[in-house]
Amino acid sequence: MAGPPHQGPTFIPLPDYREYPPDEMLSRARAFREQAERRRTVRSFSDREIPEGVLEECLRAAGTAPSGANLQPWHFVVVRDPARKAAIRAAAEEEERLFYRERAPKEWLDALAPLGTDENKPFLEAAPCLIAVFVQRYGTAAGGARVKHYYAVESTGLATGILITALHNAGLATLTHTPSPMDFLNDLLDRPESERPFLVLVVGYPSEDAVVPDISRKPLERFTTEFGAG
Ligand code: IYR
Repeated sequence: MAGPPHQGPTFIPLPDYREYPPDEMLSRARAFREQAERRRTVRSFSDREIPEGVLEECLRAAGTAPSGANLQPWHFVVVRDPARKAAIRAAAEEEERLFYRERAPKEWLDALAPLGTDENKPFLEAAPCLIAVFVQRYGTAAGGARVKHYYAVESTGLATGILITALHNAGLATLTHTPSPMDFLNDLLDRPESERPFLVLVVGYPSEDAVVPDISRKPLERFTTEFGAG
């Protein structure tokens, strides 16, 4: 049976590409790298409010991520309401208690030991904002038919990476939190069955006494290989 006629692509000139001279390219790359290196995952947040408009700009940046067939299969729920944050904390801590006491194999707990994490998640209430990220496993067309999404998890990961980078660039700290399982987020945040929670991003200013684990990043040689010319 023939499907609906496919609309062909429309092309426009590349709207806003900027080329930089090589020395400027290198200084921009270095400046960005230095900035990226200053990011640390923080687990202790101040209750200071995030300045008006900042989150929205960072979310718009996240929405520029490349995605499978450009279907943009992500949804971000911004939670500032104290009652809803408290409900998320209570549900997350219940799952985490089971995780740390029963579900997690010793190998996993050993891997987490250097981070000093445990079942208590006070940051879920202390921070001014939580952003729950959902993957849309499939979309819904105007008539209600299911629209298949491609690489939905990968695409949402890319969008989330841009969001974290944008928030860091704006001077905000983040924590990527993944209570496991986290399907309680659908109920608490009124998201449909077609969406699966991806992670909770805790966002705010770090508390004045914030400390981070003394851990390091792999040097370039340990996470890259190269096939050079000739
Ligand atoms: N979800 C738990 C455990 C945890 C798992 C990983 I992988 C981490 O990098 C950090 C924590 C928690 O949030 O404590």
